[in-house]
This record gives sequence, structure tokens and C-alpha cells, in this order.
Amino acid sequence: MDRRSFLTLSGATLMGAALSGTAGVFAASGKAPHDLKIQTARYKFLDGFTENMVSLSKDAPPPVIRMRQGEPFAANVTNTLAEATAMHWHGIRLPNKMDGVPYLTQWPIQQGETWHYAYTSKDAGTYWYHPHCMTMDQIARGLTGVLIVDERRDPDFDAETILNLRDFRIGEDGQFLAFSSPRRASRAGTLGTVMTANWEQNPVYRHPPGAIVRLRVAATDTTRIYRLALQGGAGRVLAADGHPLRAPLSWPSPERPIVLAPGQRLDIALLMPADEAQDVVLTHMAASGAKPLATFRSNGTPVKRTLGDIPDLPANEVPDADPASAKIIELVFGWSPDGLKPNNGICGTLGYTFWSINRKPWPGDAVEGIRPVAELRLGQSYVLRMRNESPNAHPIHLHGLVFRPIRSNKLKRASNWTDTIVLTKNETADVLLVADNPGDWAFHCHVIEHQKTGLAGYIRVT
Ligand SMILES: [Cu+2]
Repeated sequence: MDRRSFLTLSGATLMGAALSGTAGVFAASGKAPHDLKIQTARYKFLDGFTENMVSLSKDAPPPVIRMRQGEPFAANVTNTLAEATAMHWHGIRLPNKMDGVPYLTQWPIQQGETWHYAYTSKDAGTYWYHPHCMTMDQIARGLTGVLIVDERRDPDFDAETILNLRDFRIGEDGQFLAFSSPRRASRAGTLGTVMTANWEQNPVYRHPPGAIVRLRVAATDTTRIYRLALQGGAGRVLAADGHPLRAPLSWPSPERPIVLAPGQRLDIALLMPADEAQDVVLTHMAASGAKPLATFRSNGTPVKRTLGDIPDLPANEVPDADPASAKIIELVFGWSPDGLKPNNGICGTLGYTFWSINRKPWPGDAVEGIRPVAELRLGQSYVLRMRNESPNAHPIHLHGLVFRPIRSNKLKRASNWTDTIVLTKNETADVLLVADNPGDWAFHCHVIEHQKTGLAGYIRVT
């Protein structure tokens, strides 16, 4: 691989985060950078250890990373794996060169190399981080963590539980099964075999009776689209995909679960039962029945709170678009033309394409001359008219910008800011945004098998 040959790939500037000796990047940051070392790990899900996992330590899930709204954050990401990687900070509206997308915003981080990331999040909320190179393998093997941007002033909750929801695809011997197959990649994707929250099966978290708990839930699985319900508690949904709600969402009940697709997050205020030893259970409402994901048990000295004590979260400062002047851009998600083989770059390929945006499958990483699927003018308002012409659901994720749905031919959607919208079968949804962040922004399905078999592209803002 000749790195220099990719210099012409896009208009993105590949400066600012060089491979070594970039102390200057941290000049604006008063704090020491986090040292994140991507490494192989092992963990006990079943009887024995599952080997060949990927995390940031040798025997634990990737940690929750916290930063404060409006304050600089920096991380040194070191790759100790024998394959390339790159780190993406999902949902954060950051400078393009910090976005962690190989060939679009940076070089892949090769074995033994360190990449420096530094940015300041203007938004508070619940986000997550994951690799954007060798994505199928490294996410399936464990490398997904929750990223929290705390509000400038801490809201008044009694407690907090952070849940990283995901599956692992392991066999009875505790070792990984194949993460993908062509048959499933061309349909809904390959599901895992063990459902976890924070790498545990139905962990129990204890909170005082009557306490108001902030639940932060992130769906970081490669494939599973959760239908979440809380059984036995009361409360209010506060935020979706990092952003406090503009339009209310109903309480996630077994009758009306909330869909949470790969990449999406929810912040929920849960009022614990007033009595001791009562359980509230977060469940996935699968077609085959309710699957418990995590349990919240009232335990300890009671806190006598009511629903009226739930604090409101301050809105993030997202510029609202002007629907009257918004230009419409049409995007179609569907099958790919036959016979196209993706380029086998160092960031991984499944070897075939099934999916496309506007009939063009992503031709593989490190291909020169790939055009953006849309070119937006900085500061201009747009409607992205997104049409899913397939029978499968696609959580479509846009980096660097947020948008809100304003119309759908199938669903009544709350018009909340998001970075990931789940398009259902044959749905056409209009979303509104202001192109307020310059750069080349990755735009793809977050079912990783769909992303890696063609359902990917990028949107250019200049
Ligand atoms: Cu998809």
C-alpha cells in the first residue's frame, strides 16, 4: 500500500493529526490526553474465556470515556493489533479531521502507531466510540464503548447507570463464530448469540427506593435493532441520540417499545419503586418474547422523589434549518448492481457488494476518486429525502452533522435531533439539517454487514 497515492482521494485535509510528534495538537488542551491502547483481550461470558477479543485493556470492556461540554478532550489511540484501525467518535459534531474515518479524514492506524485526537464537544449527551477500519471484526470482537459529554452544570439526578448494549457471536465452546455470511449480509444481517449489557448477561444494578436514576443506553451491536421496554418502573425519556428531546417520546413499555438501532442512544429518567427489593427490568421485545437485558433493584435508604422531581436537560445549541429555503437532495438505499467486487484495502472487506446508495455501492476503502453522494454548501439548509427501496431496515448514520425527521410516508416520527435514523421497509423519510460543519462526512448504514457490502458513502460540506 502506498499511502501517498491516497492523497488525491478527497478534498479533506489530512493534516493536524500526524503519525508521531504532534505535541502541538494538545496546545489548546489543558489536560493530559487519555491513553487508549487497542489490544487483544479475553473475557468470561460462558464457562470458559472467550479469546481473541478486542478492547482497551486485556480483560475488561472498553471503559466509559467522559468529557465536559465545552472543554477540550484529547486521546492518544495506540494500535497494538496486527491489523489496521482508526477511532470514530459517534455523534460528536467535531472538526472533520478528528472524525476517525480512514482515507476520508486520516490514514489507518497501523500496528505500533499512535494517532492523536483532540476536540471540544459543544453538545452534551450520550455518545459512543468504535473503530471505523476493520469495523466488522473489531466491533464484533468487542471494541465499542460509551462516550459521555457531561452538561456544563450537572443536572440533579440521584444516580446513574450506563448501559452498553450489544451481542457477542460465540458458540457453545465460548469462542467466536463467523461474524457474517453472504446470505445474511444481503438480508437483515447476522445476529449475535449472547445478549449483553456492559458485557454481562442481565446484570443487576441497585439504587435507593424512590431515587431518580439517569439511564444512559447505547446500542453498539453490529446488527441488532432493539425494541426496548422498561417493565415495572415509571419515568420519562429525556434525550435521544445525545440530544434532549424537542418532541416527547412515550415511555418504553412492552406494548410500545422504543426502537434503538445500532448507533442509537437513549437517556431515560427512571423513578425507582418506592419499596425495597422491587425490580425494574429493561427488556428487548423480540418476536420470540421479552429478553431481559438489565435489572434495576430498589435497595437501600429510601429517597422520596416523585415524577415531578425529574430535571429537564438543557437543550444543545443546534442551529435549526430553514424549511422554506431548504434544497431537496434525494438519496435511495437499496440493492447494488450485480458483479461489483469491492477493493480489498487494509481496512477490511467482506469480498462482495449487496447494497448501494443511489445505485452505487461503496467501492471499498482506499479507492481513488470516489465522489460524494451529495455536495452541500456551508450554512445552507437541506432536506435529505431518504428512500429505502429494500425490505430490510437500515439505521442510516451521518457523521459530523445532526438532522431531524420532518416527514415520512410510513411512520409518525417525533422530530428530534439525531445522527442515525432507522429507515423501515420501503419508507421514504425527509430529514432537515443545516450544513454547518465543513468536511467530508461519512454516511452509511450502521448494520455493519450492510455498510461493509456497499451501503456507504460520504457527504461533502464546503
Ligand atoms: Cu442497512
